[in-house]
Amino acid sequence: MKVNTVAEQSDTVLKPKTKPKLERPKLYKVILLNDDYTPRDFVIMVLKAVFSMSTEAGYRVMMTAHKLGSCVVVVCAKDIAETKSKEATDLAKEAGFPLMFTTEPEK
Ligand code: TYC
Repeated sequence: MKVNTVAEQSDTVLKPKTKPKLERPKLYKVILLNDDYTPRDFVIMVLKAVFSMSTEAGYRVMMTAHKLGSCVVVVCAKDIAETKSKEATDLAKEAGFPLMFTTEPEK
């Protein structure tokens, strides 16, 4: 049986320990826009149905958009933000209201 000598083992290649850098996925804001026609209660209903908000949270978000023109509803991954924004806007469209939700990248 052949026994390796120290000299024969010495050409082992040691890999440098490099940490693979995983990029954090970019986050997106879903933004509720004010308009003059959609009833307040309908806005709250959509926020509850699509974004699982309580009546109180929905009321606060709706009133913020009503007074300031817009309000951030949620911050999440791009695909979820776009899906929820479309779902919410489509619910309003089906009901004949101009209520709009948009998305934009955070920072
Ligand atoms: N401004 C609307 C009204 O007075 C209510 C409303 C609030 C509509 C917030 C949209 O994002 C909105 N009936």
